[in-house]
Amino acid sequence: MSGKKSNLQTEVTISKSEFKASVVKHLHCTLGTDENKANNHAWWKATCAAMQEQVLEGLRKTQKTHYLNDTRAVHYFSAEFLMGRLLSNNLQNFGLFDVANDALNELGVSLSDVLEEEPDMALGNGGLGRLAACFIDSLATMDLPAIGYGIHYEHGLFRQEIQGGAQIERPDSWRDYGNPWEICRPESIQEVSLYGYVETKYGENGRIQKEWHPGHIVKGVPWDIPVVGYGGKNVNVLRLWQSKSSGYFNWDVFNAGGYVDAQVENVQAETISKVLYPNDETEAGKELRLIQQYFFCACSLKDIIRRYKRAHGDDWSRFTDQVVIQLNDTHPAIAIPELMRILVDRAELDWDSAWAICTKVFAYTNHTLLPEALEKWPARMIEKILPRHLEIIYEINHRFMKEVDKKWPGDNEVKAKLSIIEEGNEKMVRMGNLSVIGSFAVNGVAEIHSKLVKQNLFPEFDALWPGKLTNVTNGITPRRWLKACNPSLSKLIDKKVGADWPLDLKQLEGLAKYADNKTFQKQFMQVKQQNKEVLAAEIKRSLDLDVDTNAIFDVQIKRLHEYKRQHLALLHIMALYRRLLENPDYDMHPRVFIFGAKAAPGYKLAKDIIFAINKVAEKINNDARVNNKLKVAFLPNYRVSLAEKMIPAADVSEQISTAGKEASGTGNMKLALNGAITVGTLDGANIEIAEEVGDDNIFIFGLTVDEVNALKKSGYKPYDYYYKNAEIKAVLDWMETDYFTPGKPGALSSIKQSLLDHGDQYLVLADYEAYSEAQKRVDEAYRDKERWARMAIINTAKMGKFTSDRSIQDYVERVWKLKSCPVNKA
Ligand code: GL9
Repeated sequence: MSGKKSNLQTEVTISKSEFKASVVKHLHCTLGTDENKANNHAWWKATCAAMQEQVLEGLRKTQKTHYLNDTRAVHYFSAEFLMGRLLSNNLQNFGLFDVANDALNELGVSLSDVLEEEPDMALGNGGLGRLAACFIDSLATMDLPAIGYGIHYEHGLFRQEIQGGAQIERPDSWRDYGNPWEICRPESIQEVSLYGYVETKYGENGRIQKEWHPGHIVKGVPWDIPVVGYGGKNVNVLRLWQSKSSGYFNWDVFNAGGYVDAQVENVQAETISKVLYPNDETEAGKELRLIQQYFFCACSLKDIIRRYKRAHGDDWSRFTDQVVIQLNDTHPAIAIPELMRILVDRAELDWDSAWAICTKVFAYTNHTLLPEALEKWPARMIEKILPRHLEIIYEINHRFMKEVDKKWPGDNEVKAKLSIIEEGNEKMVRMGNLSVIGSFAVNGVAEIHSKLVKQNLFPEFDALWPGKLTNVTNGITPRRWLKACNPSLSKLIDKKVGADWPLDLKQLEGLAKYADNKTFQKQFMQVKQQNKEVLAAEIKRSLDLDVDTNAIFDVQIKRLHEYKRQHLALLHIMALYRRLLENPDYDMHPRVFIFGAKAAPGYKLAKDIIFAINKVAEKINNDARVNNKLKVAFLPNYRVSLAEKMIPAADVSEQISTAGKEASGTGNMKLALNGAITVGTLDGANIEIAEEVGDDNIFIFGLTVDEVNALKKSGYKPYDYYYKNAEIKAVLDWMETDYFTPGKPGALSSIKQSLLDHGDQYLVLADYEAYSEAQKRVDEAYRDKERWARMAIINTAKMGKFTSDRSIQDYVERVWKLKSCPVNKA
């Protein structure tokens, strides 16, 4: 069969010999070394530099086009962008992967080794940050005028080491030896004020004017990371702000006393962008975190306004035609009062005009319902750092409360609920409420999540402003998550449906008609087998563990969190172990359970679960009685580049959160796209995946959202399950012995305690039996090779909906009202 050519027209046509010459030139002239001396790191940098020549030319043309067309643009504000590596992605998107591969080959260098030299850009924690990265990939690919704004953290998410089974955090230094992609833009440095006090003045015609006398001013230095769209024609920018000392210190304020306390003096400007907070779905409540948020929002708004003014001067009337800002969670919500401050205090617009602008500019995405993730700041803290912003927040709230009173006259309960201010021992500012009130659109990230946002989180807001709350189901970029990470499968797909699927993922649907074709099944599963061998080699390298590639590769990769229930998987693994010990002939297909997960450094139980997985793994992997059937591999330092190796090799995808807790999930989409079958609860996007693939091609189990609520309401008693189910009891009791932790009985008992004495908040025991039964169905299905191949093919074929291009198209139509602006030739 002949491979079909893609319709993709790439902008850049550069020959192998030209690429080779460019790499060598950079080796000599940029790196000051030569072919004989260069190590892989130098080759990597030279290859990036060769690529960057193309990238920057694309960037220049794109920016010129946007400038000449004076386009409306979306500004994606996010405290996190989990970009991963860029070289392979940029090569793919330019259509130069094979050219580079051949060029380096001729130079005696292996491209895949060179790619491994690149440190991940891990400026994010997990799903939320990776979603931002997928979204800017889609925006660039779809020729949409867009810019990502975030923080140039010196240290991204910590590097995880496992010592004696336990997680150890090490600093991540992604740019220690220089990052070849980023461009510093000193011409666009911004200054940001902090601390100080507000002076009330009476201007002409008795108008009250407020003037903020800051105590500190810091500089924001922008670093631009080019974002290459697929095809290489459109190149957008991710602009990340680094904090620097401005050398400014306000002696007036200091001498006036009381305003600048000792701690303020100690806040070194450079610490603001020093490190990413490693908390996943928990609000940190730390002053530095609020400063980080304000810092990048203030820099970004100034940058946007500078660009707007260049085209429109002081005429604000077109601002809302040109600018839309998407708030990625509440982390950038402080941008709302900041824009009000600029409009009212600086541009001297009246409040109503300013508010009308504000509420046409911002849109807000909610990413979680977990109460511990909903950001609240002590009013006192805001007052200290941003005194004028607190006043503005109070004013926004005051006017909003009047609106609430019109709708629900005299209803103080509703008022207390909807108020931006939470009264109590300590007055708190609720950033979620501020975001909803200051935005024109609010969305959840999967159907069920958006429904719960309306029903449970913000029902009164939904009643007050019907239609404002909506859904945009998440998506993932198929360029990185299939084309680049799984080249063998991509080539096989090209042969069947043509090579345009990376731009139009619905075309994968064309694979469905081959789902029963024996030859195609074989080819599809052969690719899976090869990918499993590659991962097996990685497991060997990383853990010195041999795994059988005929075993089921059962993969659970995500942040470690109780609601994601890695410990449910662990209980089941222990149960399988026990069944095998009790009955050596216990009938099961060999299985390798593969984990990747980082725990927030302060999250004790999450770290205990990592420890437990590793201790159980150690025992099982060294137990010759069972280890031909059962192995457990916890791969350290889970990150984007490791995900790219694990996902193509997965047979089974574990998506087992307590129903109602996982807003969407995106790993579920990546795994299914690569032909893994989901074992999952009816939660987040699993529900929509099930709708797409059909009930026969997914293993759904467990309590639904309604059943979870009913069970909790009726008084959930985890001990009932412990006494009723002998396997649960045996496994939990096992944790208290020293079987897995020789000489240290009870080293795993915190997990048992959380499940029994602390009430099992996430209903692990309630779902155990259903999970264990679902795993039996998996085992049975896998043994039927044809059935499994069929299921895997259908999963890949039906993932069209989950391209981030579709998510972005939804945002464009429903929220941003943006037009694409293809880059002019020339
Ligand atoms: C999250 C949700 O928990 C996920 O279900 C969702 O897929 C992503 C993207 O919308 O957002 N919200 C959240 O705070 N995180 C998510 O992954 N956490 C991190 O990013 C660490």
